[in-house]
Amino acid sequence: MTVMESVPSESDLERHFEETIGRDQRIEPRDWLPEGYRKTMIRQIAQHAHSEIIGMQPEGNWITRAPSLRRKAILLAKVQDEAGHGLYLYSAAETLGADRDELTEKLISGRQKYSSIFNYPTLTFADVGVIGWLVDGAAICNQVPLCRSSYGPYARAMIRICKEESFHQRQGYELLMTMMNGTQQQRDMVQDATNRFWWPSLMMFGPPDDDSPNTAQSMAWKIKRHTNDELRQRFVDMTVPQAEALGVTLPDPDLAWNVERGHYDFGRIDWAELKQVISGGGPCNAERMARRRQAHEDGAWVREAAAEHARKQRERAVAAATEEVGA
Ligand code: BYC
Repeated sequence: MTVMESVPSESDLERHFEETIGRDQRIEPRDWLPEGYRKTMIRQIAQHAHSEIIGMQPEGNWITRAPSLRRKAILLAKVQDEAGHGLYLYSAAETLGADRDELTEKLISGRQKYSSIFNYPTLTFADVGVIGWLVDGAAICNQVPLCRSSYGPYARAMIRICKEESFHQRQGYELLMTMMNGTQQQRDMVQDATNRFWWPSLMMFGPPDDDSPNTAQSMAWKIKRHTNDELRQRFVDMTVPQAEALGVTLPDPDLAWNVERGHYDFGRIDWAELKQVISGGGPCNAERMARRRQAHEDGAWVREAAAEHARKQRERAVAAATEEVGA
């Protein structure tokens, strides 16, 4: 008897995909998925990976000038964690058929984005603390829901990343607490860093919902679980009491508890600034990209050596297999 295997039609596959999403189950690399979903996932994961890698620069800038060996060791470990996050994320993108070299090429040629926040300078060591507190704090707010994202490899990478980001946030806060208990000059440095990073941190969540072209589809596919404005509000609500405990003032005169909404109201964000930074016109865009390009060029010999090593290993394996068969 011959068993005829029926090949599922495109609409069967699409229905299966929609049902999997509908049941809140994960899409895995072996599963069929619509081209739009694949493209969106690659876009988001690649941007996220690039952000982690470019995000090493502003803090890395302070490794050689950390005020003590303890602070240097902490900062080194944090920056190294960010490299690790970038690598998990590039690996997650590879499961969707995106080649890591191609993604790097797209970053350094300016065809793919990275987070706006990393285009601001780090002027004092207090910036290291404020990045941990506000930037990692915003990242956690944005990324905890992504642990439930519909694409399995991304969601799983996010679990580990969030654990590490949460550790980073605490180290930033602890550094700031120490500085706030120090001299007036140190307190002023913390306030100044907070003033410079507060608004750019709010911009990390992306444009407002009514100007966010990707949110509706990404929510429908359960890639995103909350809108940009929902997460931004969550971040503000979470951060105001932390600023009070620290003794710094958030630079927004309109920040006030709204009893009816049960949330903090906050002032108008300068969306023109976000657009400018995203389109390459931020204070450090050119510097960050030049540094990344240089690092890529400097690493060419490592990639060549690794490829040559892999080629020799393959050759040896083939020779050994041929010998075994011949023997
Ligand atoms: N900066 O329709 P929208 C970190 C782009 S790393 C630059 O709302 P979406 C850390 C957006 O990509 C932090 N671009 O988009 C590392 C889109 O452009 P395209 C990175 C931005 O995707 C080291 C366009 O604007 N975190 O945590 O639905 C040290 C329209 O936006 C930004 C992630 O990447 C921005 N701020 O939502 C410390 C998290 N905002 O592609 C910390 C994962 C928007 O259409 N990503 N754009 O040309 C996400 O959750 C979402 O992609 C976003 C944007 C919420 C960022």
